Amino acid sequence: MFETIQVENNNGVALITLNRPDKLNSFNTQMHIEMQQALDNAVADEAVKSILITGAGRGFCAGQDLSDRAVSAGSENESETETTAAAPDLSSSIEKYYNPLIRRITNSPKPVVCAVNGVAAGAGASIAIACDVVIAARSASFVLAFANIGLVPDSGCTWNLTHAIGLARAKAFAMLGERVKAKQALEWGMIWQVADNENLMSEAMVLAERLAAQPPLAMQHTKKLMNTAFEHSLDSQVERERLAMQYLGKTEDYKEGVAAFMEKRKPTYVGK
Ligand code: LHQ
Repeated sequence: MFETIQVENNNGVALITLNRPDKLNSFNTQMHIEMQQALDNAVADEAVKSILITGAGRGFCAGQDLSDRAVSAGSENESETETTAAAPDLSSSIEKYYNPLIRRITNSPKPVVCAVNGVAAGAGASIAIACDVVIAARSASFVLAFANIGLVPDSGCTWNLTHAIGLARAKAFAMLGERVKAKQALEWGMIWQVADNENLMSEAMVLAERLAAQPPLAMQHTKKLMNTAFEHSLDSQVERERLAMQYLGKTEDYKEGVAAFMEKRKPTYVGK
């Protein structure tokens, strides 16, 4: 059904693999459209409880496919010469594809894990850090390649990265355009875990399956509260926590969680 990505559903996890390995899984329009569809399917499918995104081949994702005509700094019309070629309007692809992709990941009520199997560059890095739990292979690296081609970090990077690692590191990382290895990203608090290369997918799957077994409404509300925490004062945030607790306390899953704890057994959650 898809050509630029692969999707496999198993044990409550939708595994989405970016699959343009010869282009380091960089995004063209087709891959954007397929990702939108795959994420919408995963959210709509009741059997799916968590989502895991990774890349095929040696890279995770090199961001925008710079050879794609839609964003090419050259001509969109083959008859135009280099000097008459109209400059592309990059905001159009951001509005149509990158921002909706980041919003889909952020607003997905289901937890999203990212397994960074190799280099994550440009929007590829932004997408990885927009996910809820990020695990990277020891040999993986992150590069905010935007600066190297005259652009700014997009796809939520200036927000997610700055909040994750702080302004001093985020600015130097973005402006120098240098590669940061997985171990450094872990030390900075940019990602959750580093795995030996050969164990990346098995460890990522353990994380995704554990999240899939967690109470869905608690996952959804935790994610929402935390993603929006910085927009609120502490005073308003504690009130939002109270309201979420009020709601969750009346759910079947809270009842089940406490019962399972008292009976020393594994809980089974239904998302109600
Ligand atoms: C690529 C790419 C690529 C095409 C490697 N495109 N082919 C939003 C809205 C609108 C417009 C603009 O952008 C955005 C957001 C963005 O994402 S901007 C940032 C775009 N991405 C980049 O600038 C990254 C460019 N790539 C690189 O810097 C390097 O390739 C990295 C650091 C990712 C990997 O370096 P290496 O491991 O040394 O691999 P390589 O450079 O040899 O690349 C391998 C192949 O992949 C190569 O093709 P070839 O035919 O020579 O084997 C590259 O041309 C191709 N490739 N990235 N983004």
